[in-house]
Amino acid sequence: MRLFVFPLPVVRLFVFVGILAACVPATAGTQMKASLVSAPLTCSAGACQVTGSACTTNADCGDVISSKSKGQIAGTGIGKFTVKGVVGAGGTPVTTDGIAGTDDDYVIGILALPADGDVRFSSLKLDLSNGAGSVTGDLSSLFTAAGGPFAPIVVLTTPLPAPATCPGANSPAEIAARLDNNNCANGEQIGYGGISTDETDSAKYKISLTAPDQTCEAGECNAGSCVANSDSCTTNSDCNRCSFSATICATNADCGFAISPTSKIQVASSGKTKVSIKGMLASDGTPITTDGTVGTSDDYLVFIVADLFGAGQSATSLKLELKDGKGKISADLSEWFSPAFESGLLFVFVVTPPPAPSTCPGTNSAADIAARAEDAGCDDGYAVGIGGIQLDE
Ligand SMILES: [Ca+2]
Ligand SMILES: [Ca+2]
Repeated sequence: MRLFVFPLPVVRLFVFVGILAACVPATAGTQMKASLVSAPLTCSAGACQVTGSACTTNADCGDVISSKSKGQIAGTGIGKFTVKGVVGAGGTPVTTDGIAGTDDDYVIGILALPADGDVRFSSLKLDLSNGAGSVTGDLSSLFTAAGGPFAPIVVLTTPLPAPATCPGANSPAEIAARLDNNNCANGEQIGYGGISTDETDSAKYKISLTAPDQTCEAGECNAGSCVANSDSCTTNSDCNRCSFSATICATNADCGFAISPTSKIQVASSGKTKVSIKGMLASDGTPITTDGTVGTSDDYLVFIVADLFGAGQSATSLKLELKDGKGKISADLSEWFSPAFESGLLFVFVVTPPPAPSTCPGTNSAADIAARAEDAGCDDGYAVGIGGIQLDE
C-alpha cells in the first residue's frame, strides 16, 4: 500500500499537476526565507543561454544572478526580494528604466502549491540598476486564493516577450489583478529560490513546518479495491481518507494532526540542516512521544525533496524523535547533495513512521542520510505536515 503521494510536480516551470487535498486555518507567524540562486544555463549551438557567451558545454555557462540574492514571504502576505549580480547579453550587469510596470521589467513569479492541489501564481515587477534591484509587494491576494498553507516556489525571469499581456506595477490591486495570469510566466528563468550546493557561499532555505486542516473524505470501493489508491476494501467506507495525510479515517476528528507553526527547517548550501518541531499532536490531540533512540521503528521522518527544475528530483529523509510533541534535528546533508544535485528547489514534509521501518534504515549521520536517497521504503508513511506558509490571522 502506498498512500504517500508527493505533490511534486515540477516539470517545466509553471506547469504543475495534482497535489494533496485540504483546507486551512489561519495561523500566525509562518514564513519562508530563501536565497535566490542562478538557474543552470544551457549551452546551445556554441552560445550560452541569456549571455550569449561562447561555450562548449553547459558547465561553461556561469551564473546570471548572484546567490547573495534572496527573498522572503511572511504570513502577513508581504513578499520582499533583493536581487544582485544580474547579467544579460555579453555578461553585462543589467540596468532597466527604474519604473515598475514598463516593458523592461524583470518578473519575480511566486507559485503557491497548496494542499488542495489548485496551484496559484502571483508576480512582482522588478527593475534593476547595474544588476541589482529590490521589490516589496503585498501577496495577500495569493494567500487568499491559495488557502493554505502552501509551499512557495519563487522564480526570477527576464523581461516578458509580450509585456502588455502582463500589465501593472506592484500595488496590491495590480498584483491581485495579475493572479494566475500565465502570460506573466513567459520570461526566461534565470533564478529561483532554493539551494545551490556548488557554491562556497551561504545560500540558505528556511521555511515553517505546519499541518493543514484536514477533513475525512469519502472514498469509493470498486470490486474490492479503493478507486483512489488500490487498497483492498469491502465497502466504500474502507476507502475514506484524510484529505492531506491520506490516513484511513471515519470522521474529521481522525484527521486532526497538528504541528505548531513555530516549527521550522533551515537548510544551508554547506549541507548543515536544522529542524525544530513543536506542538506535534496525534489525531486524538495527544502530544507525540517516541522512544528517544534515532534509527528505531517509531521514528517520524522529515522528508526533503530537491527538485532540479525540470531535470529530475532527489529525495532523502531525516529521522525525528519527539518528546511531548517536540523534537530537534541537526544534520549534514552534504553527502546527499554531492553528487545528487548541484542546485534545486526544496520541498519538505513531516511524515509518520513508514509501515515497514526496516526498509528505511539508519540514523541522521551524513552517510546514512545519503544512503537513504531515493529509498522507496522511506516514502510509505503518511504526510502530516508540510513546509509552507499561510496568512496570519
Ligand atoms: Ca521598468
Ligand atoms: Ca526512535
